[in-house]
Amino acid sequence: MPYQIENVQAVETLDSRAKPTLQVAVTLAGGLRATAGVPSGASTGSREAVELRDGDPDRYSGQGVLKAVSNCNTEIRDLLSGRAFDSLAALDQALIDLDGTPNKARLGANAILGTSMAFARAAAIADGKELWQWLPTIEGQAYRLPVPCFNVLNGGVHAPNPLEFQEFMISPLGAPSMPEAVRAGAEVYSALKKILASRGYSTGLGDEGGFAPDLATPQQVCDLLVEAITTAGYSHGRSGIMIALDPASSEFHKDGRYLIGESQLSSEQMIALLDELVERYPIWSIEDGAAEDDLADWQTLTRELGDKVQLVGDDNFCTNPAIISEAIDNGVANAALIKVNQIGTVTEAIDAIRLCHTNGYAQMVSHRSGETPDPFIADFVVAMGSGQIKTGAPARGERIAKYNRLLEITASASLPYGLA
Ligand code: 2PG
Ligand code: MG
Repeated sequence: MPYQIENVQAVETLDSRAKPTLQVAVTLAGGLRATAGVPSGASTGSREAVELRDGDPDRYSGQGVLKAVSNCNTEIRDLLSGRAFDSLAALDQALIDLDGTPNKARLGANAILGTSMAFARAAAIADGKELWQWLPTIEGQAYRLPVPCFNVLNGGVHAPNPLEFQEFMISPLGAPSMPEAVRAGAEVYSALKKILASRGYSTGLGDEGGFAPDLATPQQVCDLLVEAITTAGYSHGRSGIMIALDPASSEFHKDGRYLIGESQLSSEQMIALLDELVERYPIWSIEDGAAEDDLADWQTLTRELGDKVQLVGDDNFCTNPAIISEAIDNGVANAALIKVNQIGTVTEAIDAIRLCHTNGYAQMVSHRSGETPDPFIADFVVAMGSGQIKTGAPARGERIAKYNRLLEITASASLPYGLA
């Protein structure tokens, strides 16, 4: 049935880093109203859709989003109110057309995405369905509860410690169910906290809820993770818990070198470091192991490590179907990170997933380091059947909201758990 929109109303709110973002409400004819919160990244890919910020130095150091809010409350509202849409795809296309730029720079990807998400949620409620049951699906990828990748130790631009690598995640690949996976994540997280405290390290948290101790090397962190997994009573490996990394290497790539501590690694040395880590630790997935603008590094990395480990493109892919399609042709990576705000509509993120699925690329649905309590991506990953999600540590409300929503979905439906 068509969904007739009555109103769109955005407000400037705060994200989990005290930076302004948007909450957008869509009201359907009859008064049904649903809201959505827009996430925001720190280690962003250069070709992401444009997050419109005010640039007014007198407010939030230029980070305000009043222009994007106003775009929702004027142009987008004027376009949508009184109009009916048959589908999310139709709504998203209308927003893309209204914006008229290739990267959503005019109205702002933040304004557009908030509207897209809130519409999906309102339409689901109107149909009496859960969001995951209402969203479009991917042919050949059935509903699935994803393996959660808990970012238990933060570095890079998400933490003030000396670690260049941004994310050290644990993935309960062998858990029998979603609740057991969440439990494993939480128990290892607690074990890690005790180990860190007992060795005199800080247990303060980074932006994604992982600990941010003054550790300097990825080897030190991986040693601690393996110890925490064992201490918590779990095995490491495919039948237990494994480690996933997001070095976010674009952030420490300068003039063709990867700057780690005192070392300036060449491309070959960086790939050798990742290879050594994979050989030595139970690592199953590495995201952004090469810099986003270095195609040759990505190709070498994929050739050399692509058979033993999942290689996820994030900063280089930007959830953009056109970019991913080119990357597939170029033999880059074997999986894609999927962040709805990198591309700016839910429909285009679904298109990116479909493209990956068709080409045998895995998909990991992801939060941003700046988040809201909106659990949208939990429903989204179940609907897509991607089988993988990363949404931070099992700590901090905006991260927990997603894991808790997955637990709620688990309790309401009998769905398989695990990688697709
Ligand atoms: C990443 C993300 C999410 P940010 O690099 O994958 O963890 O970080 O949102 O800062 O880009
Ligand atoms: Mg990343």
